[in-house]
Amino acid sequence: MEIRNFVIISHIDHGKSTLADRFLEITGTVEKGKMRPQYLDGMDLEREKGITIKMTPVKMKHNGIIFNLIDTPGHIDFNYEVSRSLAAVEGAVLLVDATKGIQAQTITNLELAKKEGLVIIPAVNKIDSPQARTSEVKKEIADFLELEEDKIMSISAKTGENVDKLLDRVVELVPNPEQNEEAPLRALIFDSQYDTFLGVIANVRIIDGKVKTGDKVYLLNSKAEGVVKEMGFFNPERVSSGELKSGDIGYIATGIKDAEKIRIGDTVVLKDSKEGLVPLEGYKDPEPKIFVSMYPQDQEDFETLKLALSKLKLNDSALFYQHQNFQVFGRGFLCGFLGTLHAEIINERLRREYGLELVIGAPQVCYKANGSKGQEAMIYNPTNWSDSFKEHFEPWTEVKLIIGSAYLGSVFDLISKIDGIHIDSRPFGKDRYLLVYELPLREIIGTFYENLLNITQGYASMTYKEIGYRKADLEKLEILIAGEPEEAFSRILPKTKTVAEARRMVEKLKEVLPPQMFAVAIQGRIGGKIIARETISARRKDVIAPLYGGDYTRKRKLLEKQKKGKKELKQRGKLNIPSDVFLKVFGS
Ligand SMILES: Nc1nc2c(ncn2[C@@H]2O[C@H](COP(=O)(O)OP(=O)(O)OP(=O)(O)O)[C@@H](O)[C@H]2O)c(=O)[nH]1
Ligand SMILES: [Mg+2]
Repeated sequence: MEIRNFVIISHIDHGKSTLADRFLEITGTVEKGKMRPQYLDGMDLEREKGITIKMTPVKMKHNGIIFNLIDTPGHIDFNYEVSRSLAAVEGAVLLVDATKGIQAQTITNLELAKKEGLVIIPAVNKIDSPQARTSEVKKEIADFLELEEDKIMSISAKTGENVDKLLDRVVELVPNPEQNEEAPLRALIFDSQYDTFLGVIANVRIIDGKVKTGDKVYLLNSKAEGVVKEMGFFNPERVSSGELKSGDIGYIATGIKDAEKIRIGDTVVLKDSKEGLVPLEGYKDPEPKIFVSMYPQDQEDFETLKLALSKLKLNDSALFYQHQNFQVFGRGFLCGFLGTLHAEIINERLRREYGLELVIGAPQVCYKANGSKGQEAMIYNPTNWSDSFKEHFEPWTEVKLIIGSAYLGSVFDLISKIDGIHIDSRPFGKDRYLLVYELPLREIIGTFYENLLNITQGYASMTYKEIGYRKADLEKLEILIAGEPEEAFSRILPKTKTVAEARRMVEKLKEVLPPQMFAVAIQGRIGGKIIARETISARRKDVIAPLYGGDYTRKRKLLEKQKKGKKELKQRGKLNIPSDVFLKVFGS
């Protein structure tokens, strides 16, 4: 049977998952009654936030052809998902929103797909919208891709207009993959997941040969061995089948117990025919861009946190974690993420799926410094800081911005405030500009994007890549709560920023900390000197308010409990800080 393996890529929100819905309908993959918008966004968090976080593969059949589609996320923090999915397919549908035009992630994802040598099928989406500028956007794409406008399809993923024709185009242009079933098995692991019954599952693209239940398998890089317990396809739920063969996309329950042994990008082969086989080209390990310390509020949860992180990592290979012990918090982890949204999602998953309440340090880039003896020190978080460091360095990025030309002036202003270096600016399309700057990574993970959206009324998009370390002049800001340094709030910052940031943080903390039962001072300190202060005044919590009409003994009990709690907290001189406070303080 002929096969077409393809992905849908685009900037965030341009309609990939909605287009996937129409494909699922046309091919009858999901029953009518079960259909719901963005069907492939199966995770609760995806549905709540209305964004795709994980790539999702699905197998469809139509007119005698098998389609393996992978829906990808558009947000830059999840870009690693896109790059992995590309290696499993031969074609990419590139969507551009007719109301927005080409955006920064359109360019990044297109470059990735081109590098992978995929057939690219461009389509303008949302042509049903009253704000659609279909012909203008078509022209933009044609210029960018250097092709004729009539090669660009116009569709509506919402109404389904022309979606069947797009599928025809996939059949016509994406090649049927080479199906060499007789060769020894080689399968590329592009994702993995954990299942309570099946254990560690590898999502694979079978390049050569075939595999069936009971086969002894071997991973060429990690050298792990296992016996295939089950295998099958994505529908999009897993459906077991007896065999997978060259050209297919599916899953293999490898029977390998140790989660660490299943690495994304590894090659699965049959144990008996592994001699002489060369591993498939894997993936470059993603480099975490921001680092955050995570500690269980209750130290007894440490083992749960450890297990939870190892399981999440199976499904999110960009997650990095390393065990760390700190005097202040006890046992926890230094975690690395691809951006603040990524950090937020993992924190949220740990809370929901594993019931973990965490203390979370400030998201920080990895600074470097030369110690007193000239040795290089990596500063992943403020506890790595020493006043004896001689020289400091920080990571820089190349940033691409797409903005409406009306906002050029305000964007120049914004960037001059954060020491950006102008590299290039180019008009394109109608009244739009592509700007290229060099900026410190710390600005990108901070409030830069939010500020950019504010001054452009949302008419801006951004993408970036790291370009190496440059000299910096840094110091450590500490935050004291009730006179005690709360290390989770400490930050390393350029000297020019510390005073303003200290003020911002104490004000924000005053705003977001829940009312306390006694007056609490919040202070910012640099090198032993207090430079900012706020006070939260005491507020008695009205514990009996919800109990009007309740019986007297219960009221008494609550009041007693409140008295006791007050005493205990005062003795510890500590506040109970809900974990979302940490993200609120560092967010904006
Ligand atoms: N009017 C109109 N709205 C659309 C169309 N396609 C998608 N949308 C809307 O655009 C929004 C984003 O759609 P999604 O399908 O979630 O976009 P996405 O590209 O999958 O988003 P990410 O996966 O987060 O990058 C939703 O509100 C959709 O209803 C379309 O053809 N017309
Ligand atoms: Mg989506």
